Amino acid sequence: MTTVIKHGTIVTADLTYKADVKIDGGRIVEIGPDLSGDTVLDATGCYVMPGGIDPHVHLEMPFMGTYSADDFESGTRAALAGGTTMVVDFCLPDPGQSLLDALKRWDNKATRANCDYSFHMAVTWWGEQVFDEMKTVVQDKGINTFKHFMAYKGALMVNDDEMFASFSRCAELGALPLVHAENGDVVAAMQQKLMDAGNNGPEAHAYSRPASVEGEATNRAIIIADMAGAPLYVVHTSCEQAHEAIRRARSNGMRVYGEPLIQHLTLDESEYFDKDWDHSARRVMSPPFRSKTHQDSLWAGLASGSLQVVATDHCAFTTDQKRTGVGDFRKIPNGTGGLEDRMPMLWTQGVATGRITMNEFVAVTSTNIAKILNVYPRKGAILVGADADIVVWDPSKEKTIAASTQQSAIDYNVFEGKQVKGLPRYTLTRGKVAIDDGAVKTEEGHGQFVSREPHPAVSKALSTWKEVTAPRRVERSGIPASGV
Ligand code: DUC
Ligand code: ZN
Ligand code: ZN
Ligand code: ZN
Repeated sequence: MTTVIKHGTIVTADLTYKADVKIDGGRIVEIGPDLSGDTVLDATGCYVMPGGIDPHVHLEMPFMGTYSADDFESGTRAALAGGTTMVVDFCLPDPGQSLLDALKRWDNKATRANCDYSFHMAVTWWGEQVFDEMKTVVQDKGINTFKHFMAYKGALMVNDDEMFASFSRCAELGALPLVHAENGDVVAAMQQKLMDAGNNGPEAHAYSRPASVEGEATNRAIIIADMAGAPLYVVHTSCEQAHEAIRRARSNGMRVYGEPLIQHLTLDESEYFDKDWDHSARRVMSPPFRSKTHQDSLWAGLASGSLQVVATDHCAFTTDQKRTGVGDFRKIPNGTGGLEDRMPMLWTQGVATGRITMNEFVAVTSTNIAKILNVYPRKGAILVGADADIVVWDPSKEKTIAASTQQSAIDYNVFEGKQVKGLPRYTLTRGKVAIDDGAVKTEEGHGQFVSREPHPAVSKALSTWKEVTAPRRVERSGIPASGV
């Protein structure tokens, strides 16, 4: 049984052209004019793009005394409704727990996925067992990324010596380290100070995590990665200080990547102030929403290429779950949703406003991360042989975002009331039509694990590179300068 997407305009990260796309056995088998097949999907007036990849989601994750409310079923259904066809979730071993035991739990949860998925492995503690198991994770389990939390002191946080050891191990294995970059020691101290002064409401969450704590940690992680000879991926880059550190590292020749979230691009810190408790608490996430100046920096990074990926950090909690933190903002489960809204919001506020082009939209929602994760061109491409993970995007289709019509399991939406123009007409996951002009036709368990090979290239430590290749500074006279 073949399917043909007809009369559309193909938009990839670097090309825009008119052609039909033929699909067989879950893959793209032909691209060209006037194709025919058993089933025809009409893409008149639409853009045919690689399905979105969200590299940062937390589905049914044990966190802060509870579990995030969207599981692999509702989470991937929300993803598909918004044009996203692959998600990458974080496998989180408890401190002291075997990475491989944790992975079994994640494998089990993910059997319900409606679209393809992969995992990042978190390094939440350090020891010989972790060192050994990292090799199995990369070589036998198809995971080439390791996440490190520089915040959540006393729970998930790792210290600099542990990061250096783990980054070095990543470099040996051809794996990419990821960081949640916030200075956890400073955050904990500021939280205590705010509580002692009687500031226990959700706005204090934002006060306790200013941009400086993110800028400092981003810089530190970059320098540690440099010394370890590893590339680095900075998740949820939300401020100019962090962006500036990433720009500088890249211009110095390091492979450092930055990932703004759709929430940070489109929602600002005013969401926390002069609002009722529930409104603010529902928007408590780390890092918190920032000022418009930081938002402008993130948009500029997407346009110039110094930031490469737009994700969600989808980690949804119900209002009841958020209310555990009444009287102590430190207990409000951190996280917001966004899986269904990432692509429509980015299109509406990015492409339709002229801040990014259609091709840049494809790059930052799909192709760039497919390359970084080493799954391109199986994912992130409209090419013969690629998986038929495709979104047929209708730029004239409109809606008002509302919790009452969303796929996510929670009772609110942080984008409630936002008007979007640009939505999927069809979303296909490996050739299967999961979203059909608004109708949800997902199939629980259709999603498959996407195995990712080690990276062929790792960063050469800049510090080492300088020592090895920098010529000794010699004065014109031929006498070596002092202090070289
Ligand atoms: N930040 C959040 O807001 N939620 C999940 C984890 C994180 O780092
Ligand atoms: Zn994080
Ligand atoms: Zn996260
Ligand atoms: Zn199926």
